[in-house]
Amino acid sequence: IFPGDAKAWKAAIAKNAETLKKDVETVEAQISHHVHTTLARAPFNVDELTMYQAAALSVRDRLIARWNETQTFHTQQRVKRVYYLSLEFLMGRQFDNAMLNLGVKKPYNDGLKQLGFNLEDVSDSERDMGLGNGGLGRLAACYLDSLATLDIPAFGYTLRYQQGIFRQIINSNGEQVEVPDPWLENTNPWEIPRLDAAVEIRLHGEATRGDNAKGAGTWTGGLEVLAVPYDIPVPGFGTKTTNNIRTWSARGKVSFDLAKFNAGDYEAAVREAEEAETITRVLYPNEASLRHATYILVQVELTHDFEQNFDKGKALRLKQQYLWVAASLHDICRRFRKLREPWTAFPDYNAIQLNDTHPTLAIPELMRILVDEEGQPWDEAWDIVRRTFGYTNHTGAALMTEALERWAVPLIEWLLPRHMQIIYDINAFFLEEVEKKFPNDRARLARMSLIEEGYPKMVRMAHLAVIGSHRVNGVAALHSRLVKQDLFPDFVEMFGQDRFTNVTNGITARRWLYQCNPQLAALITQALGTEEWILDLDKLKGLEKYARDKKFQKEWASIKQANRDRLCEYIESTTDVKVNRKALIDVQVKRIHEYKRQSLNILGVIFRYLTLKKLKPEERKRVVPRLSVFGGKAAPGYYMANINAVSKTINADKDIREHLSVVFLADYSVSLAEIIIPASDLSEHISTAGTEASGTSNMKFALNSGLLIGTLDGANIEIAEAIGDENVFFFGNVTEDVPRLRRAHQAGEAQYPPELMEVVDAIRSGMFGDGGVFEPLLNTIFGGKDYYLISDDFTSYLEAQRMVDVAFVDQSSWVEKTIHTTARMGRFASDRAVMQYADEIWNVEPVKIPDSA
Ligand code: F55
Repeated sequence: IFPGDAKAWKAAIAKNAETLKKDVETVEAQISHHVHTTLARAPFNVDELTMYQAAALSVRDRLIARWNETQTFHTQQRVKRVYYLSLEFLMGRQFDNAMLNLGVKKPYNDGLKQLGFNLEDVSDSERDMGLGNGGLGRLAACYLDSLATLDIPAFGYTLRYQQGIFRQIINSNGEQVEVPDPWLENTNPWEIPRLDAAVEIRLHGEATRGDNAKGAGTWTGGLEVLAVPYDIPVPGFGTKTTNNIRTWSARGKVSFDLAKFNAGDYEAAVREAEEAETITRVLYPNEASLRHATYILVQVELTHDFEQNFDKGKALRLKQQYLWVAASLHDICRRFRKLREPWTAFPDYNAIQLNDTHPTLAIPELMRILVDEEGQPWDEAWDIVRRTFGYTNHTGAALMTEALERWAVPLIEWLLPRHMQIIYDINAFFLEEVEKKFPNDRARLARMSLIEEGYPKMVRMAHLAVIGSHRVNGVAALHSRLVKQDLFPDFVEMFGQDRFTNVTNGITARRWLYQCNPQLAALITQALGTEEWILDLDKLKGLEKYARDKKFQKEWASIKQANRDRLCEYIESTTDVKVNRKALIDVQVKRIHEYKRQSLNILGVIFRYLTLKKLKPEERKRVVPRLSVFGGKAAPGYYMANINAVSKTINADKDIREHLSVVFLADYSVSLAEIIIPASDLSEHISTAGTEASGTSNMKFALNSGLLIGTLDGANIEIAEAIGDENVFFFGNVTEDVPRLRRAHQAGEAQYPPELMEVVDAIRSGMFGDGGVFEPLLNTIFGGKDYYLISDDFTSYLEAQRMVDVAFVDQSSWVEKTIHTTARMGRFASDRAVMQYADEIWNVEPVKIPDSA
């Protein structure tokens, strides 16, 4: 098996294994190796960024060694693999996480100190890998951590965007300004380019159908572009398994057209390459920017038959989806062919999970590969497809069907002509089945069709994902019920209940406790006498017996205070707000969205301010002081200046400052979350009932001993079940009430509570500036509809906040609640969620990588 001299190889490998030792000297040697060789620096010329890069590269060496052993073993053992297709992986920083998972943080800390550097400062040079918008992308990152930790063979597949989620700046008017995020600028030490494994991807061209309805078709011509993989190793915690995230980067096939250059047309010589590279230039900042795709700058004219007047921003998104899906399936099929198994065995080796509908083109693409390229009969191909795919829905279901992804038929025909034929054929055969089961029901056929009639016709990607998968799941118990009831009731009747299931989201305790809250983690380990909780989060239950223990409460509370201090320092160093270190820290950090109702929170803050103003100074002292923290990115162009208008007035009020302050922290990100979450006393999860599919930050706050204020929505409900509803501040109307309340607003019969009117009067009086920044908000509430039911939930929200104040005064009982909260969060581990996917959807087993591998 060795080319050349086997003895020489073995000696070289043994010698190299030295580099993997975990002692301080080895770590120092490895770092200095990268400083001197890879980065070509002399010791006197090393700054923190260089040190970070050298240290990161040395950690990467360790990851690659394990990665190689893992991949080789998985291939040799012919294991079944999970492929998690997600257009977003919101990884955050890798350095600290990798050191912890590899168990080398101590020698790195000591080694860096010897070399004259502080580990935390060095770590701060790392840029977040912001390849995602929010919950959906962060969930994918947590699941990859759990898959590796649980020894499940898995790949993540995504795109390598040159620009991740935009950087957010707040201008002097309090408005969001979006700035590009060139995260690859300093090069990315965590990725390994695999130029050898590039894949050719066809776009446009001509398609033919086979000679019978289910026969093989063809697809030729058009434009070919390259998808180049860059691999990011994902280590498990305390295990050898190191999985992979393969990120695809688009390239021109010939980066430079010499003939055109010689003919003097310099621009044409590079145009095609530029056009290809545009495909992976930027992450879409959410679905709103797809509807009015002005944010996405298409620097290059789309040249291929661009007669039809498509929105360029939308066409680019479809290209992203296809390039990603086609490259990934090409990769998966190449790996499968090496096994020399019949195609009918494909689902025995491959489970592909669709993270929302974004990768749904994988379904017609696999049909195309099987039928057109591999000559499989249509019906067998369809059976293979269905047994391979699972689909996870992340859309808040209550009346949000309009949020489901649709693509115009002419756009698909133009970019992917063969796929459009295949989708039509899948639809025809599917509707035949529906007709057989429910004869003479034309309305049902129209509802269930993959094609929505209209001008233009649209492909309903969610319907395609449902019929092309063997399992469809929602992400929290309530949400999964709504997925069946509101989104796909016809499909439940057609396929039965069993195709639809729930897997409640989870989070990784490695990043979201062990890493971001080291002091609390240490106290937990000390109390439990073991670190086992990191791998088995249910073990936190063992903390319950200390919940009333005064000494333990004191230590617990002092860690919260230390985390509060750290956040306050961050606030004071990044804003001009001075904060009261004893204030209750009340946090709402998440994407800014109407349905998440940051507006309810800010209106509540105004009410608190008005109430404080009415009190005498000595009465104010008896009210629990508060620090309200907001953070989150909005869709580009979305108004949100009202939060900053409120904070400006309140923070400038000398009488109130000590009792209430309000900050908006710019540029919320994974690494900022790691500072904010451990410091929170109370966090807000206050979406209109039925709109938040799950929420996952609720889990992170609770795990870090923060209490929740929230609606009966998403995973809030299950969290309360687990930790006891006496430990959650619930308020507001329930999902079942929403349609009736909305109708009342529509009919002009809604009542507006006096507290809300008081707040509105204050705004209109100019207390928070000219009031213009509030107009859009007031308009959504009073302009007729109040679609998100701010007015209906306002009074009970204020009441819940009063209960918070009362509870916080009794510190001992508050701390007891927070200990119970952390202790009972075990079931929200992503390890539990991933095991459930493995057992109920993927049918895969853990594979331990032996030490000898
Ligand atoms: C991103 C791009 C598009 Cl085109 C559409 C949606 C998104 C996105 O980021 N969605 C998202 O984050 N959804 C969230 O998924 C979480 C994980 O399941 C849920 O917890 C959360 O409720 C849901 O909003």
